[in-house]
Amino acid sequence: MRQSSHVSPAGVPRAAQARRRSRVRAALIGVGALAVTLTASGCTANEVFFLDLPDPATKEGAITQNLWDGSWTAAWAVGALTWGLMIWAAIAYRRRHKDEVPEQTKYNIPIEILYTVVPLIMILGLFFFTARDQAEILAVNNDQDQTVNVVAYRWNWGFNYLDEDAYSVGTPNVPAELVLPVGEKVRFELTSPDVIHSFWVPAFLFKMDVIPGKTNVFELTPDKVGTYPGRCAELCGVDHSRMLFTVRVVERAEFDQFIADMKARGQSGLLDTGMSNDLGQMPDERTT
Ligand SMILES: [Cu+2]
Repeated sequence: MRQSSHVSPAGVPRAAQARRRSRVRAALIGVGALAVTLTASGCTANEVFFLDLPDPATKEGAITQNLWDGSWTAAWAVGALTWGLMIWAAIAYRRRHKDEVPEQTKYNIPIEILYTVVPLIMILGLFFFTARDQAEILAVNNDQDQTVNVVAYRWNWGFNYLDEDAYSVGTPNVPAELVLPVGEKVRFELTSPDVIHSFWVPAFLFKMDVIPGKTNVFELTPDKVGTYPGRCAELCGVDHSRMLFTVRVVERAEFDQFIADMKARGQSGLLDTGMSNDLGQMPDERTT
């Protein structure tokens, strides 16, 4: 029997075969493009899927990292489910004939209740974990080993070491250096004599505003020896971008040497900015 020229030996129409082939080709190109984008960008999987926080250099940083990773995991799961359902619906219910109109539905009450309640549960979940972790990170227990009064001013930083009665100070040209002993809990008391700044050490996974007339307090325990960049995270004026500082987390002996060196240079007492008399809580004012 002679076969029609429009039908392949397997009995599948040629046009359908060609359509399937072009769809497979499009899918392969899509997967290839995604693979090239992910690998050629030089990003690690962590950077691509979790926007990669720095490795936390404080004990409390693990809490923030956990919240961040958990939020991204939940977001990706919801995203994958939503995209999957969208793509499935688009393919399964596509129009198959030119004159076909898909079934039209409206006012599906159970579905509407579902897509109101499910996002509400997700937002409440995010809120719960954020509030819980924030309360833990911001808890001030007054059981610190060190107290540092951070003075943010236009345009750099000063650090008053209240327990050692010494200070370091920077300028836009010679940025300040904050030296902390590793493994010791530090209470930071933030003050500003001029405008609002924000004390930010990316490696601490933490930042807090520095507000004139108000002393903002938090406590962290740096637990990794190293040198970390610090910044002002609040657009505070013309030289905001020059409000850089460095944090050096060192062993106790090196910290003692640093303080001795500062005192030898005459940096005893507390930094007098001439603009602020708010030095935060002094060591003898502690409640414990
Ligand atoms: Cu600033």
